[in-house]
Amino acid sequence: MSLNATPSAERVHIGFFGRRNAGKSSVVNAVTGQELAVVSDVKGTTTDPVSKAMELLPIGPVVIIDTPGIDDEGTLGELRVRKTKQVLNKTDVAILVIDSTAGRTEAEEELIALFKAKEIPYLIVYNKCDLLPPGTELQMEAGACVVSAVNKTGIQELKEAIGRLASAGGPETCIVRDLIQPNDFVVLVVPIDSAAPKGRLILPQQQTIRDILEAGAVSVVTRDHELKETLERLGTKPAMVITDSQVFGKVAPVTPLDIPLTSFSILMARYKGQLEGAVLGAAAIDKLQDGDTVLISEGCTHHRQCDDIGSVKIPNWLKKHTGKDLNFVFSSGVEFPDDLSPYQLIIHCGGCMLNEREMKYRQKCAADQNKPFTNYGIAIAHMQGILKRSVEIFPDLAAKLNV
Ligand SMILES: Nc1nc2c(ncn2[C@@H]2O[C@H](COP(=O)(O)OP(=O)(O)O)[C@@H](O)[C@H]2O)c(=O)[nH]1
Ligand SMILES: [Mg+2]
Repeated sequence: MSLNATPSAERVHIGFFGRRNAGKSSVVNAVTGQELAVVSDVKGTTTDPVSKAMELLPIGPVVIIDTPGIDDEGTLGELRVRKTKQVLNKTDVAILVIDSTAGRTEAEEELIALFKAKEIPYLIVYNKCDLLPPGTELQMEAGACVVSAVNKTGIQELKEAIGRLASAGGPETCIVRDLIQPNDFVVLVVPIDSAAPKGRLILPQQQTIRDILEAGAVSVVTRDHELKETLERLGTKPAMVITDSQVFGKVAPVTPLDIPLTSFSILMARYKGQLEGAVLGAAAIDKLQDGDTVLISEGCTHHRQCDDIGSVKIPNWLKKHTGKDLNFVFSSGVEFPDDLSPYQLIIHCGGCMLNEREMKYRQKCAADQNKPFTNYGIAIAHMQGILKRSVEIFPDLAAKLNV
């Protein structure tokens, strides 16, 4: 990822679905103007979902995802279909590509049912219109597009239609700017220890600073060691202290009680629509019994910092906090188990590499199976006894913790 790039989790994820040979890869290439995906008349050429982040006018920063055919057969085929469904969990806008010489079948009905079940806005595209005999009247749903990936007809209209669907999303959410005023000081506590990445700040920290700038407020960024002196020398009471969860224990005692204190994890959980579930889910930590199994799930496969927290620190803290003999199972990347029945609790990373839709999907899987679901930072705050203080900035939620 280049320095100037929009993080993948913030991009509109546009997935292309359909049967094998409908022309999905050809349409992807025509829409992006790039040879993103291999086109072939051999069925099943696209074996894995292919993703690419790009700027796509008139839509903006997007991730384009080409998928294998949904009608794939055999064992390998089933695996591809499973991958296709995994892609749906992060898809913000779905494009169903249909070969207009073949029309709609069971496979298309199945995909449309999936889009509806997952509440994904979708668009139907009839491709290969160049092959239709002149004057053919297509049986089409309202709003569908007719294109030829080969002749590039209808591609501009298709891009505009995708743009309309992509921008029809929910209200814009923010990280912290709705909680502060212009010119407020906000103190951010960022520990620089061996687990911190070299030479940079992590994504939630960057995004929070950006959001504070957006509010016209001022970020004062300090390490935990300098926090006490920073607060003394600031000369004015900051509107808020936002800390890395791992140093809650040091930060809470030196932050006067009349200064609101919260963490990056809590703000990011709210940003991804997860806060309430994760805060209430953390209570399950205290109900764990000997022999229980905790699933620790990581959104990415390469974050050294998260890895250390997830695989080492959290298991140790949980054992110490509960005094129970616990088992741990770890998952990472796109893999998230369908069956959560072996687990008494799921603790997920903050999901900075996953988009909001994917995080909500995982939380919903847990809710559907009656499993408590929380995240790293919120679990840590709970174990350090300061979760209540750190959600006081959200009075409705704080009230629910009191009952
Ligand atoms: N005539 C015509 N052929 C197309 C069109 N789009 C794709 N094809 C052909 O259909 C075959 C399958 O295309 P591909 O993009 O690989 O389909 P996918 O399996 O859905 O990704 C290839 O031989 C393409 O050249 C189109 O608009 N018109
Ligand atoms: Mg393909």
